[in-house]
Amino acid sequence: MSACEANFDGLVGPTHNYAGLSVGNIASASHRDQPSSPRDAALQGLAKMRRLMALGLVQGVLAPQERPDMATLRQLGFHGSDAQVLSRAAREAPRLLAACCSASSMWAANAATVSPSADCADGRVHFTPANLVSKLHRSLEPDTTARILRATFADERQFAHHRPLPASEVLGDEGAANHNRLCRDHAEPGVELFVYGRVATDTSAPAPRRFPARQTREACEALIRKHRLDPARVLLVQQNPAVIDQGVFHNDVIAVANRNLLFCHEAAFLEQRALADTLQQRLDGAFRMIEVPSEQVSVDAAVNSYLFNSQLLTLPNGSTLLLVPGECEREPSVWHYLQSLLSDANGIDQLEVADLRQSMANGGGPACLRLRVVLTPAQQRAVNQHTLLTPQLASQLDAWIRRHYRDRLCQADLADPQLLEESRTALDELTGLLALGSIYPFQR
Ligand code: SUG
Repeated sequence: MSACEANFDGLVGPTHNYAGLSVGNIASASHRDQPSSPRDAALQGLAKMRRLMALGLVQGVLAPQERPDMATLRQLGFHGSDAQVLSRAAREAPRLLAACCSASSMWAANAATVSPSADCADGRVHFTPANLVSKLHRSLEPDTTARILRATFADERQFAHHRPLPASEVLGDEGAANHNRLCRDHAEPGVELFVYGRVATDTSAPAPRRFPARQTREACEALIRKHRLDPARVLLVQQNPAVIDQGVFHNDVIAVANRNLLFCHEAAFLEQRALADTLQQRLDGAFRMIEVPSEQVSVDAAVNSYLFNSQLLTLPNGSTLLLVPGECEREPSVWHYLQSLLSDANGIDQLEVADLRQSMANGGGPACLRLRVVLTPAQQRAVNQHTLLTPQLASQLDAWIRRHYRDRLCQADLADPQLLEESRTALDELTGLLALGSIYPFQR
C-alpha cells in the first residue's frame, strides 16, 4: 500500500503582528513593536503552499484562529461591549491584549503531534493538539486547534483525535516541532523520534539556564502512550540544552528529517552519536545523516538563517528538495554551505528559496508553517476535500486575503474594534470556503 506525506499549512490570520511575546525566540524579541503586514504575511505563506502544490505534493490548509480572542479577554475580567473590552485591555494590560491578538496559530508545526496509521496499534492516524503552555499567547490555541483538526480530518474510521495534555508546565507540549519520523517508506512503520528539552520531574537532569525548554520528557512519554505506539519503535532524545540557550526554542530550528535522512547541526542533540547509532540499527542500515559542523555553520548562523527549519521534501520523481527561507541567502556561511551541499551526492538534490520574511521576523520558517500528515490513499479521500489546495482554492484564498487583510498593523491597532470586525468577517467567509462548519466562538 502506498502513502504520501501531505503538508497542512497554517494560513496566516488577519492580526499578524510583532509583539515580542516569545522569550527564547530571538527573532520575536528583536522585532518587538515593529509594524507588520498581515497581507504580505498571508500571501507569502500562500505562495509557499502554491509552490508545493505545483511540485506535485499534497498541500492542505489549516484555518487561522479568532483574534482578538474576546472570550479570553472577558475571562480576564474585561467587560462591556467588544469595543470597551478592547479599549480597557489596551489601557490596563496591553501585554495581555497583545497575547490575545497573536496570529501564532499560523505555525502549524506546533498545532499537534501526528502519528501515521502505520505506527499506531489501531491503524488510524492519531492527533494530539499541543497544549503550548509555555507561552500565554500560544496556550490560547489548543481548543480551536482541536476543532479545526476535527473539521479537517473528520472521519473517525481513519482519524483518532485526542485531547491536549493537561495544561501544566510538567507536561509542556509544543507538537510536531519536536517530533520527527524516520522510515524507509511512508507506508511502512517508522521510528518516531520525540525530542524534549528538559525532564520536569527530575531537576538534576541537564536543562538550559538562560531560555525556557518548552517540551518536557513527560509530555513525550504521554504522547507515545496515547498514540499507542510500539515502544520498540520510538526514540526519546534530549535536545542539547546549550543550543536552547542560543535561541533554538524548538528542535525544528536545528534538525529536520525526511524518510531515512536526518539533516541537523552537529550540536543538535545531547547524545548525538548514540542517537545516530540507534537509528542506524532501527532502520536496518538504511539511515542517513547530514550533520553540519560548527566550523562550517555556527549555531548562531543556523538560528539567524533558519537553515534547519527548511522543508525536506521527496518529490513525485523520487528526488529530494530542500526548501529554505530567503534568510539563508543572506547568511554567507550558510549560503556557501548550501552550495557545497548540492555538489555532493548526499541525498539532497535540489534547493529552492522561499520568501517568508513576515513569518521569519517572528521566528517561524518554512517548517514551522506546516503540519506533516502521512496519508494512505483512503485517508486522503477521507480528508475534508475543501481544505486541500487546488489552483481554484489558491485563487479564492488569494482574493480573500487581498479583500480582508490590512497592509500594515502596529501594536496600537490591536485595540481597534474595526480590526475585530474585519477579522470576524474574513473568518466567517473562510469557514464557508473550507467547509469547516462553525468552529469559531463568535459563530456559536
Ligand atoms: O512560538 N513565535 C512563535 C514561533 C513558532 C515557530 N514554530 C516552530 N519552530 N515550529 C513561537 O515562539 C512570536 C509572536 C510575537 O512575538 O508576536 C511567536 O509566537
